[in-house]
Amino acid sequence: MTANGNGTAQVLGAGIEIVAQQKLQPESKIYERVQQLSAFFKRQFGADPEFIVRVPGRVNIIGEHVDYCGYSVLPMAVSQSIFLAVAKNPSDSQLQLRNLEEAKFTGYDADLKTLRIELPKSGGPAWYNYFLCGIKGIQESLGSQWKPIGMRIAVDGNVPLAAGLSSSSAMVSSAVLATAHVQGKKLDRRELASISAMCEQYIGTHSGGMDQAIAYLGRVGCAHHIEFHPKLKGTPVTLPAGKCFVVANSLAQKNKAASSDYNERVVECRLATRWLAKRKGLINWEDSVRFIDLEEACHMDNATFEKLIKDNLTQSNYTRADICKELGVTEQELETKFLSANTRHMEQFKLRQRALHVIQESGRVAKFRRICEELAGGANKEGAKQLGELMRQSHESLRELYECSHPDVERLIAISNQQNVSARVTGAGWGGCIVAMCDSVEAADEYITALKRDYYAQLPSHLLERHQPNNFSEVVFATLPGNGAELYIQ
Ligand code: NG1
Ligand code: MG
Repeated sequence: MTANGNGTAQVLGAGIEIVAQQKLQPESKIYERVQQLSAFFKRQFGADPEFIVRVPGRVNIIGEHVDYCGYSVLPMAVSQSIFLAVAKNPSDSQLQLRNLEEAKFTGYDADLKTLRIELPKSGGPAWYNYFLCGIKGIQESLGSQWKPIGMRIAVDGNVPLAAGLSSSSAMVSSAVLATAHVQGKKLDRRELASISAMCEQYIGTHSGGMDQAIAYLGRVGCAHHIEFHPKLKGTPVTLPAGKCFVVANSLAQKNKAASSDYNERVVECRLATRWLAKRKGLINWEDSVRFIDLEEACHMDNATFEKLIKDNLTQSNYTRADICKELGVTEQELETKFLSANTRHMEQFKLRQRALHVIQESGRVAKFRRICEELAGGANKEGAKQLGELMRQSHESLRELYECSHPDVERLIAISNQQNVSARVTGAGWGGCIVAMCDSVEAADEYITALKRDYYAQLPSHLLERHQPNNFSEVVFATLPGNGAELYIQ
């Protein structure tokens, strides 16, 4: 897209959508927040920012833990976002990074001539490491065209941290967008999404590309069906008229980068793919790491794939010895070739359960999209009920087969069930948020009231003190699909 005179966007040629420069309108909702951030920028650096970047968090409606296996997902961008106020520092190569929440997130300076991401051995990365990932992503993608141009940046984020709403990717993607703009690179949304997905791996998680894709491709009013194979593609999906989606944060935080749980699931999926590829007699079974590639190579549909898993992965648990025997590798080879730094310690592998979740969940995503399309076309009167059922099945599968729920999340789900509301854990899990689908705005109000009464009012006192004064509005809220990344000039 490109900006026309009044700041709205138009599509530029052969499907390439670029992030437009828009003029910031004083009457826009975000104006106040940008003013506050710009004032902070000026106090820090003694000048005004040159441009503003906004990148949203997301809520995934369905399709959990499938993106890194190549399967599609169905998220929407939320209004909670990361904002950056940015100015070039052309006279030198210094990066100066300041966070509006100074007490919590200490400022960080570095020389971009010698950019390095140093991760602590334990305890999870520092906030600015996510930012550095984004800079490094653009540096690598530009190769010899990269110039170490200094940047002064003030950051303000209100995406809840470690809650499954993708605060980390919003930060990485915002750094990618700001750096690309400073470097004078053309801002193609899909390319930026791919660079952002690739470079978030420098933080140490082997994530898929969902969060970064929706951060760029999100559009107000619709969710997106995001496909990764054979290439990144986003198709707007109209959610059923009248339905209202609610996000509720369990407040059990899960910093993925500080634990190995997420990477363990990725490793189990990759091992299960190799196991099945070998059984299918594929010569290149070792390189077969995503279920979707195996599905394609063997021309399988969802049902055939499920049968393959059930017939060939019959145990509920596999040991290292089982895997080595099946794949014909030594334990040392298993560690060096197939396990990664923070999964090298694994002793048990639940290949059957993980594979079944991924294949069944990918089927649910396809069904969910189809039903939304039928409903939008006026067909399938029972459709809305079926959507709710798919969300419930998704959650059950994440709890039972993928084992990524949390007791606090389960309490939220139990209250949702009592209220007759379909809900599921959203994002990586092990805590974080649930997403629920209510039949109307009024039903959503009632549901939120029930959650406040039965869950939030029962929180331990330190959490109550923090969230009660705002009537829990930051932790439980109805949400509408918002726009993806934006770049504003003052
Ligand atoms: P969250 O919930 O934002 O940590 C993670 C991954 C996604 C996806 C989901 C599970 C990152 C950056 N994001 O999201 O790619 O795999 O878990 O569906 O790791
Ligand atoms: Mg994340």
